Amino acid sequence: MNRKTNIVLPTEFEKEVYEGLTDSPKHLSSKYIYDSYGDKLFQEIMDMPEYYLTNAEHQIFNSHKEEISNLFQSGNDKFKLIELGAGDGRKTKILLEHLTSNNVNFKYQPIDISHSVLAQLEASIRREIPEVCIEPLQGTYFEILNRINIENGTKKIILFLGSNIGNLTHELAIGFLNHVRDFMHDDDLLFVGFDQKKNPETVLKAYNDPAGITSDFNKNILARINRELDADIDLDQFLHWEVYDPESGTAKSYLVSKKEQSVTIKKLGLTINFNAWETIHTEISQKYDDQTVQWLAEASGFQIEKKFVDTKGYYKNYVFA
Ligand code: AVJ
Repeated sequence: MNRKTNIVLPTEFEKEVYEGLTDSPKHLSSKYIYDSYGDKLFQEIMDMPEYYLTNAEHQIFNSHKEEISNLFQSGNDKFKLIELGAGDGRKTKILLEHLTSNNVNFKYQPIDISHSVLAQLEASIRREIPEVCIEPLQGTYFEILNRINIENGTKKIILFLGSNIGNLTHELAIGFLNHVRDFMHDDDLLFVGFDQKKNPETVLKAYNDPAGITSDFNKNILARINRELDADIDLDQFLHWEVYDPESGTAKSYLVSKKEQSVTIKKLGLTINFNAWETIHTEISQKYDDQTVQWLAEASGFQIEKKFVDTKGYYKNYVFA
């Protein structure tokens, strides 16, 4: 008998959870931390004193808004400001305010995968800076870049802030940058935030706060498996563990099983066994130096036009052309 009913294709999330937890060593992708609860926890992380990245980039925008705005405008009477993974836009708003108060002709196009993040961002900009012409675009970066590239001609400034690039290995970062460059024309610019190598103690603290917000954030990937895939993972039986290698500049996040245990993920029909102290690798947050950024730029066909740094030298924004 030909039974065609009830064939449901697995989602990306389901596939990656299956593959990651049956692999050895185990791993899960940090992109799945960000559901609405994960988004909220990341906002809390940005407010923590230990998470220096947000303040540093904020400071760069504040002290260089004039120069950055001029760079964005140079030679053109209008441009599109496209932000990849806009989040709450708290740093971009500094620029938006500066540009509008100088009557610059531009359109702000924040791209995010999350509907709710975009809706909140749009509402807050309409409230705080109503003069801004904003067009939120929901989807993955390259889907949207593909779509908006059709309406051509206007100069594009692409923002990729917050050292979001640090979630990618160098190999993936080069692939990503190359792909972005495919969408760019001669005058277009890419403005990217790269968190810098610094005292390893400072880095570790940023990813291992005493209040445990980062731990909750990391564990949200397990909480999400519980919620969405009907699993029975006891979050208390996992430990958030951060390591930082000052040579490579790679901070790595793990969830470590505190005991021998098994968990059942009903929706995948899967039982996973953990040895005591077995790890799940969840995230990398890469730290950079100028040589490494120079190499990444060259390897993806870009030139570095300019860089901006905060007073502590913790963080840099680079202009790629
Ligand atoms: C949003 C990817 C830039 O890696 O610093 C914060 C995410 N992880 N604390 C980072 C994060 C743990 C963050 N990025």
